Amino acid sequence: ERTERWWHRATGYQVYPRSFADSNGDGMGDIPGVISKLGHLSDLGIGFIWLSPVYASPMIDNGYDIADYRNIAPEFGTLDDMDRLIAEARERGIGIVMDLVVNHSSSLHHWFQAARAARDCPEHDYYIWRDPAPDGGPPDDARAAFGGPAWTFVPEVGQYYFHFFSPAQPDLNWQNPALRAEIHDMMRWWLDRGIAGFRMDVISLIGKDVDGRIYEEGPYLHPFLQEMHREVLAGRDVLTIGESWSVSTDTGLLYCGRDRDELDMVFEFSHIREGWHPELGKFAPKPFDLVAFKRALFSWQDLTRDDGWHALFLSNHDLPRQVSFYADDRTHRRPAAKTLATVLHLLKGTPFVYQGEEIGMTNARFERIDQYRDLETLNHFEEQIAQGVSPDVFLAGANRNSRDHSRTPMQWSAAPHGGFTTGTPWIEANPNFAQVNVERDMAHPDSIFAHYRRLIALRKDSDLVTFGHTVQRFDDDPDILAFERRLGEERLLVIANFTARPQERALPDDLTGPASCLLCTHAPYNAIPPRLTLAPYESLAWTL
Ligand code: TEU
Ligand code: CA
Repeated sequence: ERTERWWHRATGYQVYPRSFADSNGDGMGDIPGVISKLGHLSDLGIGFIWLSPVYASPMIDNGYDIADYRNIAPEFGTLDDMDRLIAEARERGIGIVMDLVVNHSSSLHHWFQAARAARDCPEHDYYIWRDPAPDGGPPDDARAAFGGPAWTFVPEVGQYYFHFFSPAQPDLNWQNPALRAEIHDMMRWWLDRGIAGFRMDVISLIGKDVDGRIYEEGPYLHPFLQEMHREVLAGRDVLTIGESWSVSTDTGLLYCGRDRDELDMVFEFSHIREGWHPELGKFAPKPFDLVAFKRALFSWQDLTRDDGWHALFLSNHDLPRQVSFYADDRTHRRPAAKTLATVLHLLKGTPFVYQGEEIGMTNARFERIDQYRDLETLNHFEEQIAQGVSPDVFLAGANRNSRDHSRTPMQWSAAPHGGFTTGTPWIEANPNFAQVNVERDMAHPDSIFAHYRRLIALRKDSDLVTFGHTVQRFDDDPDILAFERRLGEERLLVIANFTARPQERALPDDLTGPASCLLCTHAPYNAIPPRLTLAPYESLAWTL
């Protein structure tokens, strides 16, 4: 049987520190800024924060390039600030889950500095080096995720190093046991400071076999995760979430199955990738296809019905704003934002809220490429323009799906830059901050924040919401998303209109009759009618 863990009933909240709250007017969010907003987070009722990287870093990839795993970037604060954040969050019952970025380090990490200077030092083998091909070129033609080749030559050692991401992010060589021991030691060091767990960046890459050109979910992945569990995690009541762009329902339980002793849950992206063009990728997003989206979402509900656990999310710092991507960020913004929340938070798993989602923040509409900051967006722009894509076409895609939409400053108030900073923000605030901000939403009778607060509270109190199993309804309906949760005799029904048009449906007998309305975006009903008409983006949740 299942042992209940604290994170089964908790909701996570992702803070992207650079864009959350700036305490000193330098235009960059920081740890004291996060501390100053703990009241907002405890009001919302969350159980833990996933804090994107705050470690020392040259910030080529906004901190996903770590130069010192045991120190804080000066722009974010100090180790003392970090300890204070851990302590003050704990007083409010909020854990801090740190980002663990150990597939690669920064090229400025002292390991890499030593590694690139000489072959005969222990650090050299902490990275992945190969000799040039006979013609002097790279060992193979692998491409890096942010553009360009995945191999970069270092004349001092006469070899190429492998980087799945940018050249500033050399991949660590997990096959070296001393490197693994360093990582384990560093993880224990953080856990001993009182953090509540780790979100593990691109964790399925660590088992790679570059010679076999197997990068994701390579042959060494699960042995390394089991070793990490033994060395670091066993016996500690902490939460681990692995990020994986390759995990499928075929491999999911290898990470989080009950008897695996690896991770607690994974962030998987099948429902997200559904919206990307199969060849042209994320900068040519497809129109939203609800049936495909539901198939992806519910396949993971089925997978984790009796074993494992799931991490539920629609947004993060790599993704666009959910209300803009999946629904409507204009006329129907409020009900649409609430409906997305209702659907996600009433599924089985641990839900994550990305900063600003709780007030329905939207994609910015950038007109020019120089308004973007993200290296992925900028590099792909260069590459695609060189291949003949027109700038307008690229920008239209980027306006829908660039990572920078989630990275514009958090909108706290109608003050300049949404109250994020008294200085000049590192990236422009979305100009709609006077309408969309925390102060204004909380004062609104139809507050999105209040809707999130109810959902988060419900999960803490209700066994049905936490542990009930999920049964999809209206599976093939292109406009409606519906599901039940069942636990013993108890049942919950969620039904949601994913379109900007009214939708009328006849409901099957087993769903109609007296019911109590748990949550709704429009008017409550105290019975489920045999014919139901849903307004644009209306959703309802009943207990039967
Ligand atoms: O992202 C993993 C990843 O594969 C990304 O390249 C993803 O495909 C892309 O962001 C989608 O637009 C993680 C982090 O979340 C991301 O912020 C980092 O840039 C990346 O790893 C490298 O650490
Ligand atoms: Ca600052």
